[in-house]
Amino acid sequence: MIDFLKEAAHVKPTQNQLDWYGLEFYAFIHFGPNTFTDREWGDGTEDEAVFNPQKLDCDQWVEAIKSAGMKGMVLTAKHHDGFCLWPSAYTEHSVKNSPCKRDIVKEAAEACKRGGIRFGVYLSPWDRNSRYYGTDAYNDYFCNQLTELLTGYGDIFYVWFDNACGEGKNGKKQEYDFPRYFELIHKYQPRAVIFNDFGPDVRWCGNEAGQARHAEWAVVPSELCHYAAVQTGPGPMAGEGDLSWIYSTEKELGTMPNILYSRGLVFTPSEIDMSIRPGWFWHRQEEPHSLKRLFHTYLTSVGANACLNLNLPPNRDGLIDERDVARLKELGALIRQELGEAIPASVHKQEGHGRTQPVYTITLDQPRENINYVVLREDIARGQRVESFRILAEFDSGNQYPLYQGTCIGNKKICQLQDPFAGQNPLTDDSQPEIRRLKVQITAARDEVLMKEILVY
Ligand code: FUL
Repeated sequence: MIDFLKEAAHVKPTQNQLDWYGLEFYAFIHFGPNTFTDREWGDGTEDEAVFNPQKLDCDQWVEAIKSAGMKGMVLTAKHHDGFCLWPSAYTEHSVKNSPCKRDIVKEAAEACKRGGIRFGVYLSPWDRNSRYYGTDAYNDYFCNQLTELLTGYGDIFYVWFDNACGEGKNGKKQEYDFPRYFELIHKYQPRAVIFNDFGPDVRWCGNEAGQARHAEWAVVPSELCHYAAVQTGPGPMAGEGDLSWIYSTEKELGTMPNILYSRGLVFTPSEIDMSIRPGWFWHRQEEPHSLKRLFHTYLTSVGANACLNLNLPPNRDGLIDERDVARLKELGALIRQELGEAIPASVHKQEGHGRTQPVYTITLDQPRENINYVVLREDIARGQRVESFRILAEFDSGNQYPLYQGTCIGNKKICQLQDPFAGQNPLTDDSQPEIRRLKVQITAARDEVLMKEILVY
């Protein structure tokens, strides 16, 4: 059992996954005929003539993205309706037969480059327009389109495969040849990470509402992400159990009771994907979510060992709606206000011995009445190890006070101690003693704890 936990602690990310973690927060862009027909899922029979953005400006998208502190864009090059935002040589159902006639993938890629952010593509395997869908020829068709995207638009940081698999034009279902798609990406864009419900590089968090798990492990049973590389042998209970039921929507994925039954472990962290509005595509009557909700999602995704992919739907002009632009600016400003500049402090590690775990003491340069956040980061390149921790405040008198209890840490854990939307904390008055030190006590870990950074805000 102990050996297996040690093995689990040494399951490691690839360099591509580490680079992806570094981006933290990036934007989805859902744009296509649905924008003009007021639908979420087009059926592929839409006339190309409906796609007619008159003021399309991808630099405006990039500006809005950057104002919230996002570092990349993932464009729906083709959604389920099969309409291509680039003039693909393999179909007539694309921008080339619309009044717009512009290569939107190219314009978006170039705007990202100008703006200094990364560019990625969403390509829907489910294609309700293609006459090949449901036949072997469809995988060739899909690979041809993927190749166009991988070879014609510069560096791609991310390829996002939607796992939805419905019926196509001819009422047939398609068997997707994912291993073949992955091979193309490895060949033409070896630095790109691949998103798919079942791995290999990044997995789905299990909902589209921005709700992260409390413990979001990057090391999960291979039954869940069977396209990722298995890095351990089977768990000690594997013979007795069967985890084939496990899906991204399960509450517990990487926790001990599950991994002990697994047939081996993979490193596949989770992405939280949600839209800034209720729909993925733009609908006039919809409003952006509140600043409070978006900030909360940021804390529980970027700040819970995942990345956040926040969708911004351009409107019929081809611009990000002014209401969303304003919300993004507010969000960027709030993130900078709350987590922009760390409080000067020094960290000292007291090693654990035998069965005890290490304690990190953070001594503030100046005592303070309030601490709003503690940000913890494991050296994730060497594996994910911490299972639980707690944070205590220590006053000048030496008295201690519990502040926070947490489970896993991973790449980044933002522990929120004060809510900026809650108003004045009743405890904050002149009689409040000042905090001199914080203690981060690791209470359980799978192997030696390797923290990379502890910051206080
Ligand atoms: C889902 C799709 O069906 C939605 O339309 C959207 O693209 C979302 C990101 O993924 O599977």
